[in-house]
Amino acid sequence: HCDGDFNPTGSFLKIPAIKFTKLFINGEFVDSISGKTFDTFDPRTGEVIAKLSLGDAEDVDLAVKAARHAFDHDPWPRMSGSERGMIMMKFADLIQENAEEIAALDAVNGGKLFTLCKVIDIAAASRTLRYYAGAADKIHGTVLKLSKGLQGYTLKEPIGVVGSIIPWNFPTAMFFMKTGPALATGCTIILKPAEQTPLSALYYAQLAKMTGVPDGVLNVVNGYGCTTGDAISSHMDIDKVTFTGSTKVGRKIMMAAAASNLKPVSLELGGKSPLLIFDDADIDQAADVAFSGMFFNKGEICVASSRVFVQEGIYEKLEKKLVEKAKATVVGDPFDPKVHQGPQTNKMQFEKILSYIEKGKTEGATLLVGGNRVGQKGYYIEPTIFADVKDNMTIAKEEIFGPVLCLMKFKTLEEAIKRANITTYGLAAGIITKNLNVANSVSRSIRVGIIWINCYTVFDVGCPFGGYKMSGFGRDFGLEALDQYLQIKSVVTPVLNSPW
Ligand code: TXE
Repeated sequence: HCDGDFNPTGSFLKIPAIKFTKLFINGEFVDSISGKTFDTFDPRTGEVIAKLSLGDAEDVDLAVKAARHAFDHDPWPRMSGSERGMIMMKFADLIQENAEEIAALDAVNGGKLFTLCKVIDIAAASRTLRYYAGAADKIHGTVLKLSKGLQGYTLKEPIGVVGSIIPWNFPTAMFFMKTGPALATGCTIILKPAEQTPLSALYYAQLAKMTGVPDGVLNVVNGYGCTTGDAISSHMDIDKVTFTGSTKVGRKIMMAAAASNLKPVSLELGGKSPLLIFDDADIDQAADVAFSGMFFNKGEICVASSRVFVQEGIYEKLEKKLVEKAKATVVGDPFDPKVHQGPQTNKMQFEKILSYIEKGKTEGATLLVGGNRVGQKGYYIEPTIFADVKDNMTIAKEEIFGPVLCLMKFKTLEEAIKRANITTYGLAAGIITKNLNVANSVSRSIRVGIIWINCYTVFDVGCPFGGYKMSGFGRDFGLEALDQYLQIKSVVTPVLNSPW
């Protein structure tokens, strides 16, 4: 599929063919109205790999017109759920058939491990589509029991034109996390990928067209956040915005939505997630869970177990294991199957992470391992572990979004719960213990949207996902996500001459 060299171990050494670079509006790849372009980069080298059409407010406008027309006049929202579901199933098949090529795009554009991207991100994308395809013909309202003389029922209707603004850490998973339920409910969509990782979204637009998703139903407009993104959140004819990204931008989106047409928004924002490891834990298992919980996807994951609280009885042993794991981690080219950790996605992120590491050192945390960039080219950073981290240190409070783990020691269950909750975020948490009662009572006490017991970063499309507190609101995944894209209409009628 790709024009890069293959080495004997099957990994790509060069950049895959980049077939789609324009905006995708009303079923066609088109240049932006301004004719402007922007560069997209390879984080392995920092070099430009392609120039893409740069969308702006006027392009968003065109896409909204197409999506509005498709919603108001075309069959998509009106066809039966099972017909929509069949198209989505085909879409899912096409994703699987092209998994190599798409994984190569996300690897070269986002620094993601090529093999893991294929078996995790791409596989999850098609599973997500299939899950919502199966739900498409099961969306229905309820019959209402009202006062005497009244008959009522609810209709669940698609909310309309949806704006989706997604980040760069999981370009594929995010695309389908938002698109799956929106398509199933019969909505039409304008999606803006992150400017750092625009490639796979365009590929998916092409697959949608090949599958039979009608023109105008799924539009992809690339561009910057403050222009294209803002044009989406403040558009008067978009009925809903769904966003995953930073808390700072989530707030801006909410304000733009309020200042325009009061469109509802759902926001999945950052996190500073605690993992609590109790004395009775199996040390090897705990070390595996804590390490992959933090360093999976080079720490660029909103649920990363960035605050690891360890009970004092096993603290020293666990610390040693984690340091050993960090030292054994191979950082390098994400196409090389021997590599465990690729480059950070972009320069800004790379610099931000290194500056947090400096802050950790100056604020008095103990740097156990890592702390440096790897090599002189590209955005590679060593897996980094700090010990003696205090709750009020910057590295314990702010989302670093990179391979930096903060280790903390605790004595009692009450102390662990209290400190786990000292954060403005509330996205995820983990507990490692053999004591069921501890696991259950901690689960009830931590204010987050998902808790993993004796595991971490376990996602399933069947499991609703979203935040408490400043990690946002609304739920992606699960049947609950469908509600984000539905309106409920009540229909009431008198029942004449009934004794009931
Ligand atoms: O995110 P932004 P950035 C966190 C993480 C990271 C930090 C900054 O801590 O270090 O955010 O990353 C679009 N109106 N997360 O700056 O800006 C933007 O174009 C509308 C957590 O890259 O939030 C992109 O498509 N849209 C996170 C998307 O928002 C705007 C994942 C996300 O980018 C906009 C990513 C605006 N004014 C970062 N400004 C998670 N929850 O998983 C930007 N955008």
